[in-house]
Amino acid sequence: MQLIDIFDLSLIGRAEKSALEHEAHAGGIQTLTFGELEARSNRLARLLEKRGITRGDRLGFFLPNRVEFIDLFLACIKIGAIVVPINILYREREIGHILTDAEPKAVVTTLDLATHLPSGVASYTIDELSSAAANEPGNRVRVALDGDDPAAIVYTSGTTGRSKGAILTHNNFATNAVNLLVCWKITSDDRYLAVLPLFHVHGLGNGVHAWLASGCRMRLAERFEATRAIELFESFEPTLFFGVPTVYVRLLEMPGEIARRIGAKMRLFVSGSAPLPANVMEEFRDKFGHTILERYGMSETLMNISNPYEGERRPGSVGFPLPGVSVRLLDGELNPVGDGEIGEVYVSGPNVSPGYWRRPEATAESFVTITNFAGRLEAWFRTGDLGQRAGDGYVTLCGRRTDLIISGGFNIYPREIEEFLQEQPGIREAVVCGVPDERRGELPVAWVVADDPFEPERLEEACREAFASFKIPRAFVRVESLPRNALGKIQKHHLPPWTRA
Ligand code: MLC
Repeated sequence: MQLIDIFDLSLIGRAEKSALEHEAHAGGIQTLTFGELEARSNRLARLLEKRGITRGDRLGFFLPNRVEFIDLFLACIKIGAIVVPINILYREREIGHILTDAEPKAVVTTLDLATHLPSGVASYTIDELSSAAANEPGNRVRVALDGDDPAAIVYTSGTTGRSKGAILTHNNFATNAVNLLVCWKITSDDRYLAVLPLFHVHGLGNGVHAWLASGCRMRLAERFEATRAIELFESFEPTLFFGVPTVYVRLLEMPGEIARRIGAKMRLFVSGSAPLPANVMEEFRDKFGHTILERYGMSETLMNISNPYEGERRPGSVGFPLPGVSVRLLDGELNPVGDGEIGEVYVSGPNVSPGYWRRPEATAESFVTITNFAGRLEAWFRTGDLGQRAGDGYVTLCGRRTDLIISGGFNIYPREIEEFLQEQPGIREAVVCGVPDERRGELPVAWVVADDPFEPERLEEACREAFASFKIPRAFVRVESLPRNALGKIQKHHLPPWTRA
C-alpha cells in the first residue's frame, strides 16, 4: 500500500466535502474541498514530472505552513519523489548541510525564504510552481510504489554535531496515521486546528496525515501565535488540537471564561515532542475541562507510546505502546530491566525508520539486534531516552542517555553549537547545556573559556548568522576552565549555575 491509498478515502471518497480552511493571501478565509486538493496536487505532480523529478528523487521543502505545502507534499507522494522538509528557522550553515547530504534535485521555497538558501542551489518558488501547474490536467497521476519506498527524509540534529536524515517510508507514515485514527478516535466529524510547523513529523505525520486519512476538516494556521489563539479557536471551533508543551503553557494565559467556552467545543488535546509538566496538565484540566493526552514519539519512529483515549491519562507518563509497536526497556547489556527500574527505551515495529540516509555507521549505531522468541534476529531502534514501566504497564520517560536540549518542542544538540563556538576567534573551549525555562521547557546557555577581550555580543551575533533562533545561547558565561573528571570528560553538572539577570 502507498500512503496515497489511505488518503484516497478522503481525496476521492469525500471529494465534495470541505477539507481545508486557510487564510488566503488576498485576506479572508479560503475553503478547499478534498476534490480540489486532489486536482491541485495532480497538476503539480505532472509539472514536477515535466521538470524531471521522478521516483526516488529528493525535493527540498523550505516552506512555511501554506496550502501549497500540502499540494506539493501530495504531488510528491503520488510520483514517488522523496520530500525533504527543512526547518524554516534554519540558516545557511544548517540548510547547506542538509542539501549536501540529501542532494535534492531542487528546493521549493518562497521569495522571502529564498534569501537564506546557500547560493547556487537549484530552487523554485512555490508561487511560480503553482501558477505553472494551473495549465496541467487535473486527473490522477499514479506511479506504482512499494510500501517501503521512502516518502520523506527528516533531518534530526545528530549527537555528532551534524544532523542525520531519518528515512521515513510510505509504510511508516501509513502505520502512524492508522494508529492515531484508531487510538485517538479521529473521524470525519472532527475539526482539526493545525498550528504546528509542517516541516516536523508532529505537524506533518500526525496532523496532516490524520486529517487526510480521516477526512475531517482542518484549519491551517501559518504558525502558533499566543496572541491569536483565542481568535483562531473561537472562529474555527476545533474538536482536535495537537501541541507541544510550550503551546499549552501559552494557552493557559487565556481568561478562564474563554478557556471554558473553547473546552466545551473540544474533544481532544494531545501533547508531545517534549515532556509535559504535570502542573501544566493539572492547570489545563481546571481551566479547559480537558485532560491533555500525552504521547511519545520521535522523527525516527513517528509515534511509539500513547496515553489511552479511554482510561487514565496519567500525568508524567506517556502510556502504553501503540498497536504494532514493540517497546523494551533494556540495560547496558541489552537485558530487560524489571518493572520500576530504569532502562533505555528500544522500539521495533512498522513505524520505525529503516535508517539514516547514506549513513551506514550512524544507522548501525542506532539499531541493535535481539533474538526474538522464535530465535530469529530482529533490529530494534535505540531511542536514547531512558524510561521505566510501572507494574500496570504505563511507561514513564525519565531523562536521556544523550544530552539533547528541547526548547519549545525544537531539538537542539549541544555538540553542534559547541563545535561552532570553538571555531570562533579567542574561544578555547565551549560547552552548551539546557537550563530550565517555564515557558519553553529548556533554553540553551553556553559556558566558555575565552581570551581577552571577551565579547559575548560578537558570539551571539555569529550564532545568529549560523543557526536557527531557538539554538542561540541565551547567555555566554565566561569561566576560567571547564570542570572535568579524571578522564578529562566535561562534567556539565559541575558548571557554575546560571541565573537570568
Ligand atoms: C517559532 N518561531 C517561529 C516559528 N516558531 N518563527 C516562524 N515560524 C514558526 N513556526 C520563532 C519566533 O520567531 C521567535 O524567534 C521564537 O521562535 C519564539 O517565538 P514566540 O512567538 O515567542 O513563540 P513561543 O510562544 O515561545 O512558542 C514557540 C512555538 C514554537 C511553540 C510556537 O517553538 C513551535 O512551533 N514549536 C513546535 C516545534 C515542533 O513542532 N516540534 C515537533 C518536532 S517532531 P526569536 O528570534 O524572536 O527568538 C518531534 C517528534 C514528536 O519531536 O514526538 O513529535
